Amino acid sequence: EAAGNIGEEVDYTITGIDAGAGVMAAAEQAIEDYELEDWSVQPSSSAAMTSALDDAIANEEPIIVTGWNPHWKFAVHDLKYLEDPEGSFGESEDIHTLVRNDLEADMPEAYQVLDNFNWEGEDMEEVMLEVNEGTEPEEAARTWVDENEDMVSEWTEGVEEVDGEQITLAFVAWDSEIASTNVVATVLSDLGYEVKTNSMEAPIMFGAVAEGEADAMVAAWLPGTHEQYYNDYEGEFEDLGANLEGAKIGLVVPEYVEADSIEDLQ
Ligand code: PBE
Repeated sequence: EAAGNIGEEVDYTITGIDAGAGVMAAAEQAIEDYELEDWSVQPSSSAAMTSALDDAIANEEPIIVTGWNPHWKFAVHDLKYLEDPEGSFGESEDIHTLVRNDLEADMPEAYQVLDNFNWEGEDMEEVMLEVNEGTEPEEAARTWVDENEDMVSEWTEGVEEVDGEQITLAFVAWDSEIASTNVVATVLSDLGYEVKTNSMEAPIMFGAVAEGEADAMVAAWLPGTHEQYYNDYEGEFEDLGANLEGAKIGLVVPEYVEADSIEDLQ
C-alpha cells in the first residue's frame, strides 16, 4: 500500500474544524463514499486545526485536515490536496455575497458596495497571511484597503457617503472569512457606516441574513459547500453573486504524507 499505515498513524482521525462548516459535512460524505468505516472526523475550530497542522509539521508527523483555499497555510507549508475521484468535495467553488431582502431599499449605498465587492484569491490570502503573522484583523484589513485603492475605488465608485448608519455583517470565524469580512467592514466604515461584525456558526449566519438580523454576509461558498444552508433559506435573502471565484475544499496533508488520494486511506 502506497499509504503505508497512514490510518494507524493518525488514529483513523481527520482533524476537522467547526461542526457547522460545509467541509465537515463533505468529509463525512467522503467517509461514506470511500467506505472508510474505521475513520472519523474530529470537530474543533479553524484555529485549532491550523495549530494542529503547524505542530504535526514541526514534528514531521502525519496529519490529515479538512482544508480549503484561499488559505495562508499553502504559502507557509508544503501541502497537497488528496485527490478525490468520487467528488465528495465537489468541484471549484465561488464565494457569494448574500444580503437581506430589503437591503437595496433601506441602504442603497451599502448595497452598491456589497454588490461591487469582488476580489481574487491572492488578495484574500494577503490579508489572511498578515493576520496569521499576528496582526489584528481590523489592522490587516486597513493595510490591504490602503494598499489597494484602485480596486476599492471600483467598489465605491459613485456611492454617496452616509452619516453613521449602522450595518451588521454576519460571518463565521474561518480565517478566509475573517479576512473578507474585515475588508468589507473597513470599506463601509470609510463611507460613514458604523459597522458591526458578528461572528456565529455557519447555519446561524444564513438564518441571520434570511431573518434580517444581519444585513449581509460575504461568506456563502457555492454551489457545494453551503448548498444545504442556501436551500434552507432560498428566497429569504438576495444573492448578489460571486465576490471571489475558484475557491476549493478538500482533505489536505503535508507533502511528505505518503498518500495522494482519498482512496489511499482505504
Ligand atoms: N470553509 C471556509 C467553510 C467555508 C469557508 C471552507 C471552512 C466551510 O467549510 O463551510
